[in-house]
Amino acid sequence: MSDNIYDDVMRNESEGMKTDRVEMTVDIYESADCVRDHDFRTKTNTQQPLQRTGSDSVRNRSSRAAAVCVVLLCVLLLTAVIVLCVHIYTKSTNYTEERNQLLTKINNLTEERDQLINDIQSYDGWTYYKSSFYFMPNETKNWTESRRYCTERGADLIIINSTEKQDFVKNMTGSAIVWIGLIDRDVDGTWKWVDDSTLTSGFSFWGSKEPNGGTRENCVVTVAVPTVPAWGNILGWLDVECSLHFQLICEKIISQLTLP
Ligand SMILES: [Ca+2]
Ligand SMILES: [Ca+2]
Repeated sequence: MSDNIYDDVMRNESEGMKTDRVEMTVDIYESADCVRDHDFRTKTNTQQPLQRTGSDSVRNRSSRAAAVCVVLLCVLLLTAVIVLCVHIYTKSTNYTEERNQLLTKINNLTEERDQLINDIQSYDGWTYYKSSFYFMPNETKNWTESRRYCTERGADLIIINSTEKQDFVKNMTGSAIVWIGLIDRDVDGTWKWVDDSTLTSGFSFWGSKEPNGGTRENCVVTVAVPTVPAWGNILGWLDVECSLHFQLICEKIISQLTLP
């Protein structure tokens, strides 16, 4: 009997201890769940952000895709710039080489031309100046004969169409009075050069009070030095009678040259 009582007591105590252990175990798991929930909430704040994690992930992927696209575009752009630079550099180099070759050809042609001009000058006695040859024979003729003298030599009476050329003529003629290729025989007062071009009013070197000869004076001479007191020592161009005799200047434009 006593043994049974003892056994009962021990059984009851054991069951009580088991119950206590079960309760303690439940408490521990609950505490652990609380702690886990607390930690989880601490990291994710609430469960609601958990629901937003999906959209954030999509947004992040979109951002990364956009960044990749930007990088790719930058790479493409950089590649295009590099290709363009190489292309420009290559073209530039080619143009530079072509330009240098052309300059060399021009220099060679210029040397050949100068040599040719020297040969002609030394042979013929003509003076070269700015794409034309000039010749002033040491004899006098009327205007018509003077022009014929020039045309028979593949030239014509000089045309003066610039200040530089007028200065050149002054140096060439010295104190001589010379015919130039300007007349108004067809229409009095309408001055034309021998190439049929009309004298422009804004470009001429008429002497003082010239032209003044009307229909009587239709041909033109140029005077560089005041050596004609009878004409009032007028300098520049004067219209005079075409039948008078003066020296002349022939002009042979380089494009008119006919080489043997
Ligand atoms: Ca006249
Ligand atoms: Ca006159």
